[in-house]
Amino acid sequence: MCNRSASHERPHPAALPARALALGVALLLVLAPPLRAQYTLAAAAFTSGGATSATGGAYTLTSAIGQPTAGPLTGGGYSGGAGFIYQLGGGGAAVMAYVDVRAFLQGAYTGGSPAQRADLAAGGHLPLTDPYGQGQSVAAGFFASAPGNEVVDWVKAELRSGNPASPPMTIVSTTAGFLLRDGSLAGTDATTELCFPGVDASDGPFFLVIHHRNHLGVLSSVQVPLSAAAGPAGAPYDHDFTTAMAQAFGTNPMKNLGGGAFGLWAADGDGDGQVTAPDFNLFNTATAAGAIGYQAADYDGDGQVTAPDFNLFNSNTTAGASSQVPAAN
Ligand SMILES: [Ca+2]
Ligand SMILES: [Ca+2]
Repeated sequence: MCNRSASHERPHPAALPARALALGVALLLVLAPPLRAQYTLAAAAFTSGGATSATGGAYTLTSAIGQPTAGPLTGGGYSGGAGFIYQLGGGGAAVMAYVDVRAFLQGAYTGGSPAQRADLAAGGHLPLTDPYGQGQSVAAGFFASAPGNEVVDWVKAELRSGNPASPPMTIVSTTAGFLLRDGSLAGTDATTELCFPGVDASDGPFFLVIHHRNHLGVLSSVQVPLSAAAGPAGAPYDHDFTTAMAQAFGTNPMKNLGGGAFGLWAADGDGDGQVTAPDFNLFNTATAAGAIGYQAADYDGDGQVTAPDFNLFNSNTTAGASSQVPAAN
């Protein structure tokens, strides 16, 4: 499942002058980088009330002023004009791209079967809305039973174009979803593949980045193919970060978990891409307060901030762990 997040919707004042709307359309047509050759639309004025559309190549740009719903346009740093909502896709259908990915978090990894703990779900600590501002959410009680009880934590994922060796790369699309106990990444139904709203699968492949709120992010070492249709999250994977260090870009981009498994480095509580003193300070403050729940310094994801979290920090700062994800625009 793929929520069409609020981040893809635009505010729509009840009525804006047609001239301003036309200007907005003209601007978006100029500013939006073409993702496909046929992605060219003539400028069109969208008047208040009702709906109109402009068609270019395989796409239709539809505006419905004052309508409460909107599909996303597509990724690539798109910026539209104010005052109208738009949808891009053949026949008005919103485009989606799905990717089947596997990754482990060092902190949550137990090596058991399934491989990661889901203590945050079991303890009722996971927030109903993603912590990355992506506008993804689930209903109250979702994590209390299957499939929600298989969720380890929320993750953020990016599709990127460009060359990792020559940053900055370009962020094509960002979304949030779930990491499941077996390492699969899923959408907010905790069942189907991770979904990027507004991305046409045929525009891929793209590089893929996985971020976690207190682990170091990883970038796929190769471009990952996209699917236009949703499949179940799980093997066979389009990209599996867990099977080798070389599945992620950079030098020591992951922690060797032993037994042929690799995972995102833990203990970046402040999310600066390094495991250093501020991450210890977060631990120190939280453990002194006896903090429980959804804590930045709960590096092993058991719902408490205690000695095992310090141990993760200590070993990883000693190892000099740092994010290998290149800069991006
Ligand atoms: Ca840090
Ligand atoms: Ca902990």
